[in-house]
This record gives sequence, C-alpha cells and structure tokens, in this order.
Amino acid sequence: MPTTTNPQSVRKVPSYCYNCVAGPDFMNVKVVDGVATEIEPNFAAEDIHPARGRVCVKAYGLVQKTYNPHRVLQPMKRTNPKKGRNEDPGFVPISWDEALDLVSAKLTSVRAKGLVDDSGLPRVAATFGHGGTPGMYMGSLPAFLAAWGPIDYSFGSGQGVKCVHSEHLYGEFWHRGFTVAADTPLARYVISIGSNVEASGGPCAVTRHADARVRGYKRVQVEPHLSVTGACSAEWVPIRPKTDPAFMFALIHVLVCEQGLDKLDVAFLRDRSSSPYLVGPDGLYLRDAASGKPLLWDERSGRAVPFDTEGAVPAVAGRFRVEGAISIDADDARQQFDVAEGVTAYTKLVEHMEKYTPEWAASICDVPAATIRRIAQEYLENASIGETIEIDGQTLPLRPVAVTLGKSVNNGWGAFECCWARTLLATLVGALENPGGTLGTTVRLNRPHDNRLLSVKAGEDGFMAQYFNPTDKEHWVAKPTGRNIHRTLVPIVGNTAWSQALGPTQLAWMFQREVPEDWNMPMPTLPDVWFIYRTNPAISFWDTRTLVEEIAKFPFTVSFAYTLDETNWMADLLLPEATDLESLQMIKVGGTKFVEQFWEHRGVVLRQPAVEPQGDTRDFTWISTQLAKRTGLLEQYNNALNRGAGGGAPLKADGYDYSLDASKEHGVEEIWDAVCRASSASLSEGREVHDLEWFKEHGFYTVPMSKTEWYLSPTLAQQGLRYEMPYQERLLRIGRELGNRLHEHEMHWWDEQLSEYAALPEWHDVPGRWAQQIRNAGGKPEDFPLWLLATKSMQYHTGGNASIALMREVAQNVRGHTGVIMNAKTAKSLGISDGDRIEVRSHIGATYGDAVLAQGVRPDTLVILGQFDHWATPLAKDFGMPSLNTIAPMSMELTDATGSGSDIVRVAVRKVAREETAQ
Ligand SMILES: Nc1nc2c(c(=O)[nH]1)N[C@H]1C(S)=C(S)[C@@H](COP(=O)(O)OP(=O)(O)OC[C@H]3O[C@@H](n4cnc5c(=O)[nH]c(N)nc54)[C@H](O)[C@@H]3O)O[C@H]1N2
Ligand SMILES: Nc1nc2c(c(=O)[nH]1)N[C@H]1C(S)=C(S)[C@@H](COP(=O)(O)OP(=O)(O)OC[C@H]3O[C@@H](n4cnc5c(=O)[nH]c(N)nc54)[C@H](O)[C@@H]3O)O[C@H]1N2
Ligand code: SF4
Ligand SMILES: [Mo]
Repeated sequence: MPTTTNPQSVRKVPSYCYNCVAGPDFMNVKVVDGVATEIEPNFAAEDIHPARGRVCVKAYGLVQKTYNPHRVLQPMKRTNPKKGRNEDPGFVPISWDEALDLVSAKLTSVRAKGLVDDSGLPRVAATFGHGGTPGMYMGSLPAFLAAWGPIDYSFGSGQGVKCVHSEHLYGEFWHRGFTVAADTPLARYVISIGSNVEASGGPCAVTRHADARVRGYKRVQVEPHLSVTGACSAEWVPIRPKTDPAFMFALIHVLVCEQGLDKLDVAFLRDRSSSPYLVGPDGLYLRDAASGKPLLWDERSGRAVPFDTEGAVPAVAGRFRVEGAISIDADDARQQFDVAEGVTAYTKLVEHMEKYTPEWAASICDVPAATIRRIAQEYLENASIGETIEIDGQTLPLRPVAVTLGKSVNNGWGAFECCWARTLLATLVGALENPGGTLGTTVRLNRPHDNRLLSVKAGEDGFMAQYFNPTDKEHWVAKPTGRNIHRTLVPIVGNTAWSQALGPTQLAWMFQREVPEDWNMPMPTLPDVWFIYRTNPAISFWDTRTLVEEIAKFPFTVSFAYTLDETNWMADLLLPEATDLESLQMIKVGGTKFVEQFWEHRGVVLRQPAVEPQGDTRDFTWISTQLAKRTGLLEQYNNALNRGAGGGAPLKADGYDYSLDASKEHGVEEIWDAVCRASSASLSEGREVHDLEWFKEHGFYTVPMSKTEWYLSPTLAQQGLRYEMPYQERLLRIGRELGNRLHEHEMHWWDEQLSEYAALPEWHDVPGRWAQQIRNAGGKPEDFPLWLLATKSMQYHTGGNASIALMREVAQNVRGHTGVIMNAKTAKSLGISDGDRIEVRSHIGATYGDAVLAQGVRPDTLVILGQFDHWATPLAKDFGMPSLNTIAPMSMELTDATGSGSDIVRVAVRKVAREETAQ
C-alpha cells in the first residue's frame, strides 16, 4: 500500500458496513492521497445509531480487504474443462467485453430454450450467502434478477438451514419475528440459550448489553461451553448439547404446574393468546357449528360462545360441557358433537406439562433440578406482572424478562420445541412483544419488510393472517417449482421472495446425488447457469468434501468473485466487482432489523467509492446494467429500478417522480442519484429532497420513529387479535394434510419430519437422533462419544473475511482460534496436552487441529470456531484450522420439518503426530 509522510489530501468518507447480519453499522473511511488507510466510527450518527456510530472489529479489516494482493482484479475464464478439487481451473484473464459476451450469450440461449426446463425447474439458479447481506453490496443486481423472471434460489450455502432457521419460520408465524431478541434496554433478566450475542450481535448488541450490565440486569447463559457471552454473563449453565427443549419444558412446568395461573399474566393469556379456546376430545378446537369459529367458555353467560363474541369474559382454565359443537380436521373433515367436554387450551397445556418436572429434566440436561427451578422463579419474579411503562404517551405493560435462542438451538430437530417453549415462556408472563420482553426484529417472509407492524392483518380463527403453502388437495404443489421443494414440503415457509432461500436447501444438494426410492416427482435437474456471490458452500455447508463434488457438476457457474475460493474454484467465469469501499449503493437503515438493530429512527445510508476500484473491478450496478442490456432486458430492468428494486424507495410515488426513462441505459451515478432523491423525498414526505452529492457528503438521512413501533402486542390489541399460543391446532391440521398429500402420491420419505407437527410438543430423544444417524450409516454411536459444536468468532463473518490477514492476527489472541477447544480433564484422560495435534473424527471423516485446553467447556463437548479448513482461499488455506463442516453429515435423518439442521456432530478424538495431518 503506498504511504506518504506529507499527505496532500486527507478525506473522511462516510459509508456503512453490512458484512454480517448484525449490521448495518456506520463508519468513516479515512482516505489519504486516494488511499484508504483507516476505518473510523462515524460520530455524526452518534444520536441515531444504537451503537453510537461505531463498527465492530471486522469492519477494520476492510482496508486490507480492498488492497488484498490475492484479489481477483479482472474477469477470468476457466480453461480446464475438468472440474474437481485436484483440477487446476486454469483461469485466464479476459476483458469485461469478452466476459459479458460469454455470460449474456449463455443467458440468451437459455431464454430461447425457455425459462424453466422439462422438469419445471428454473434454468437459472443463484446463491447469495450470509443471511442476505450480499444484497447490501450487489447494487442494482436485484433489478436484473427481477427482470429475468423465475430463478432458483434452492442451492443454499448453510445460511437459512444452518442459521436461525426455525426461529425465522415459527418466529414469523407466532409473532412476526424473523429473528428474535430481548428488549435489552429495558430487560432485567435474560435467559440466553446458546445465543452468543456478545460475539455475534455486532456493536449494537454489545453496546446495549454493556449498558444493561451497568444498569444491573442479569443474564443467564445456557450453553455447553463458556462462550464469550457466557464469560460476561452473571451465570453459566453448562447444559448437555441438544437437550434444550427439556430444560425449557421444565421452566414451563415450574410456571404453570408449580406456580400456577394466579402468578401469571392472566389478562394477557385471556385476551392475547388462544389459552381460552376449547379443545375437544379429538384434540381439535371445538367450533361453532354455524360459523366454524373456535369456541371459548364465557364466564359471564356461562356457556360456550364463538371466540369473537362481544362482551364475553373467557375462562382461561377449566373443563366445560359443550353442546352441538363441531371440529374441523385436515381436508375439512368435520365431526359433530352432540355433547363434548371442552378443555381450555391452557388447561391442556398444564396437563401436558405435568410430566416435565425439573427433576425429570435434570437427568436429560445434566442441570440440577434446583437450578432449573430457581431460574424459573427468577424469571417470574423479574417479569413484574402488573407493572406498566409510558412510551411516547402510550401506557404499556412492562415485562422485563426474555429468553433468547442461538442458532444451534433453533435449527434442526428440537428447534420447533425450543421456539415454541421460548414464545410460550414470554406469553405466560405477558412479555411477548411488550416493553422489556421478547421481541421480533424484522420480517422477511411477511411484508412489508421495513415495518413489521403493518404485516399484521386479521386472519382465520382470531389470529394474524398467515401465508402457508397450500396443503389442500386442489392446490398442493405436487410438482416442485424449485430444487429444494419448499412449496411442496414446508407449508410454513410460504412463497414470498425469501421463502425459497429458506427452504430445505440441503435437499437440493442431496437430491442431485440420489433421490429416495419413493420420490415420485420429476427428477431434479442441474440449472444451466448458476450465479454465486459472497457465498462459499464448499466451506460453509455440511459434508463439504462431498458437496464440492456436486458443485463441480454444475455446467456453467458464474461467480462474482473476490478471491479464488473453494466454490468458485469450480466456476467457469469470475466477474470481480468493486467491493465495499469502491462502489456505490444506498440501503435502508433503522426501524427494527435483525439481531439487535432496534432504532428510534429510520432512513437510508449511502455506500460510496471512498477510493478508486482496484484493478479492472467494476461497480455492481454497471455490471447489472450491462447484463440487462446484453440480454435484451433493459426496459424491464429499468422498470424494476423504478419500482424500487434497487433499494431505498420507488422512484415514483405520490408527490415525487424521479423515475428513469425505461428505454435508455443509465449510468451508475444517475441511477443512485434518483434513488437518493426518491428516498429522501419519501422519508420526509416531500419536505426534503437530497441528491447524490448531498449524500456523498452527509452519508445518511433519517427521520424519527416512535419506539412504540418496537412492540407488536399493541397492534394485535388494536385489531383484537390473539397469538396462536399455546395450542398448535392449525399446525397439527396442516401436518396431517401434508401427510395426506404425500401419502396419496405414495411418498413416505418425509414421514419422520411429519412427526414434528404437534399441537403441544412432546419431548423426544433429540440427541438420540444423532446416534441413530450413525447406526443408519453403519457405524456405532459408542465409537463417537463426544459432541462437536461450532461457535461464531467475533473477528470473522462466517467465512467471508477469512482471507484478511489483520483478522487472523487479532483472532489469534482470542481463545479457541488456534484449534479445537476441549475440556482439560477429558484431554488428560486421553493423553492430550495443550497444543497437541489432534484428530477429530466422525463417522464420515476427520478434521485436524491443535488442542486448546480449557475448563470452560463440558467434558463431553468439543468446540471449533467458525468455518475453516480452506484449501483454495488465499491465506486461509495456510491456517491449518479444522472445521466441523468437513465431518458433519448432510442428512435427511437430521433434517427437521422446517428443513433445517444443526451444526453439531458426534465425534471421537485422538492425539496424532503433526506429519499425519498433512493432507
Ligand atoms: N461450522 C460452521 N458452519 C457454518 C456456520 C458456523 O457458525 N459454523 N454458520 C452458518 C451460517 S449461520 C451461515 S449464515 C452460513 C454462511 O455461509 P456463506 O453463505 O457461504 O457465507 P460466507 O462464508 O460469508 O461466504 C463468504 C464468501 O464470500 C466471499 N466474499 C467476501 N467478500 C466478498 C466481496 O466483497 N465480493 C465477493 N465477490 N465475494 C466476497 C468470500 O471470499 C467467501 O468465499 O454458514 C453456515 N456455516
Ligand atoms: N462475529 C460474527 N457475528 C455474526 C456472524 C459471524 O459469522 N461472525 N454470523 C451472523 C449469523 S449469519 C448468524 S446466524 C448469527 C448467529 O448467532 P449465534 O446463534 O449467537 O451464533 P453462534 O456463536 O454460532 O452461537 C451458537 C452457540 O450455541 C452454542 N450451542 C451449540 N450447540 C448447542 C446446544 O445444543 N445447546 C445450547 N444451549 N447451545 C449450543 C455454541 O456453544 C455457540 O456458542 O450470528 C451473526 N453474527
Ligand atoms: S457487526 Fe461488524 S461486520 Fe457486522 S455489519 Fe456491523 S460492523 Fe460490519
Ligand atoms: Mo447465519
């Protein structure tokens, strides 16, 4: 990097970092004589940004990211037609003209053949990684994708199914929470179950939790090893892996069976939950025969009435004699009851939870019963039922307790139970979506994305409207429209823009290799063209050694590439875009979004070229415009931009019109100038219009937003709606209906997943599923006595910045980054000392690293940070770091009903000679 002792010009360029889902965060780039030299906080945002204008350590790596000597700096074409880990791709540099010709010729021929192939699957597929963050860097590419038509987003990279997956799906279902957080600024007591927020929550979470600690809140960290979050919590509960549902069921037992209804938030349960709905002898709601509406017991009139009867006073608990009711099962099968006993959903819950005592849970979770009981009591006491708070003139309940779940707790088997239990724990004390309590952050499956309160509409049975994939005979999608089959298999994921990427993406990979015998659907094909950007499934998914062989089969892969990583090693074309500090884009900020981005403002922020692009890398908006032009889609592309596909706001709306002439090609600055004007006009309701030049100087524009928008419950109250808690009558029915459809088509390979659809979840042996998977694969579980888990690294955003030397340097000072964390006593019993080279072996393979001995980890548990074991990514390939992903299977048995799985695997460990591991 050139440096000068007497700089001629020093500039501070405002921008944003959104490299991980905890963003966006604000920063300034210090530019000395045209060279980016430092990342600094942007204190101009001090009063509006929850982290007061600061970024995390990862953003400080962006300078090196820009000047990384290993960057791909001009388009490259593959010359070796053979693809494989041991095949050098033989990339040769080509001009942008040639590269764009190649890709547009391919796309044009695909268009001529038809957008979908004979199996009904899109011929073009695309994979974007890391929780949607690539969208914050891809300029106007979304407008090109919209202009194109059907694209298959089926091939995932671990985001989605290995991410906080069940939370995404059930969270939005129950309370419009794509991710879920505590209302940290008001919280007094947080039970954090495997949520590693001090490492994963970015500066907003870290700032908020630090402030909360100063205020005296208590956080209890429940997790098998002492993460950095555990280390700065008041208490660490080292739970046995994958037993969290049992722990949470026992908490519920203490509340409903030992403490009892009188101690809970009776008004909330009565008015905002389905607790009073009467359940009949067949386990379905008793319904009014005429209207089909669920019945509840009206204490005022002493009879069963439809749930929405004016003036009714519902009984929360009890058993009642009901005459002339009906129930409605799957496929509209109706049953008539002359007389039936109706049991309130709440009473059903109490009876169901009786067996789940802390003593019962203690033996499963390896947590003393007294600890579980105490935590439940502390939770209840801190909920301060009855207390209120005034926020912006509204008096709202104050319930300063929350339960949060990390990604390995809310994906895969057991995650449904955890998400249910978490939401129920909040419901029981009235803390769901009320100040101090458990809050959803944003919505992705529902709309609109930037205000989840507006997504609340009245639906059936007194609940919010939901948009399931149909399971009825007439509308069920028997022929998949995408390779991960989300519409066919997963009703709750719906079918909006984000649904497909949140489908069971591992199935798309697995079914390329082999389909079940009773598959009975068109055979999955490979897409003609696959686009990838900011994703590296060859490292981030499971069973990565095998996965890479599937990646090698794709006939034409176009990678927007930063370096030559393990996935684009198999690409046909590398298109290097100008990255973080070199390109132009505007995104929305503020409101409530992901992790702990709860703001009291909303607005837009600009990312701008602080420095000239390195080499012949190009702005993504320029690349997108060229693709649109060369594929004859310019008009559709411009129209998509005009509709707002590029970011900030539609370019034309009531009161303003900055729309682009759809027939013409527009420059990068011209496009974003229009977005700048439209966004500021829209946010200020026409009072202020700012152009690109203004934004280049000021960086962002925001308007105040009431904090009451953080809380969903007042919106439900206004609309007279209830949360679908505690009894999942609808999920039960949908599961049965899905089973009917699959079985009519003689498909039984999803039967185990169907078992997850339950009205009240039962504990089943969740960890035992991992043992069973080993048996099914022909192994012996006792040969793999330890659990291996993953945990996030503060310094790395998944594998995205693994090639940045500064991150490596910082990370080396943080425990665990040099190898495999293991309990010192376990190590001693195996003859392993700190720093020894060890082999961690599962039934599918081995990974190698140095032992990092610690007391803060269960004796039966090993932990590997992040996702490494790179073999192509420059720099990272020399780390010698192990990876869970190399040895965790991609497996149908370990896939839950939502289609997700966990980053966890049973292993054996032994000391090896260092030479043995050279591979
Ligand atoms: N063992 C383990 N596995 C995991 C996880 C874990 O914690 N442990 N986490 C899981 C989760 S939650 C997720 S969301 C997924 C995420 O996994 P992925 O979706 O695969 O995301 P990344 O690993 O961030 O992808 C990074 C790739 O993007 C490239 N890249 C970085 N910056 C740029 C850029 O500016 N331009 C271009 N063109 N490319 C760039 C990097 O070189 C890298 O190859 O991983 C999952 N896998
Ligand atoms: N610095 C940084 N921040 C990030 C990311 C990143 O890569 N780096 N990625 C972002 C993304 S995509 C996501 S999805 C989020 C994820 O955010 P988190 O869910 O907070 O991430 P993890 O660190 O993977 O947390 C998982 C924790 O669960 C624990 N765990 C594993 N198995 C079990 C179990 O069976 N029971 C219990 N109780 N605990 C268990 C592990 O010990 C681990 O510490 O982070 C986001 N933020
Ligand atoms: S948490 Fe760090 S890496 Fe993630 S967006 Fe914020 S500054 Fe960037
Ligand atoms: Mo994620």
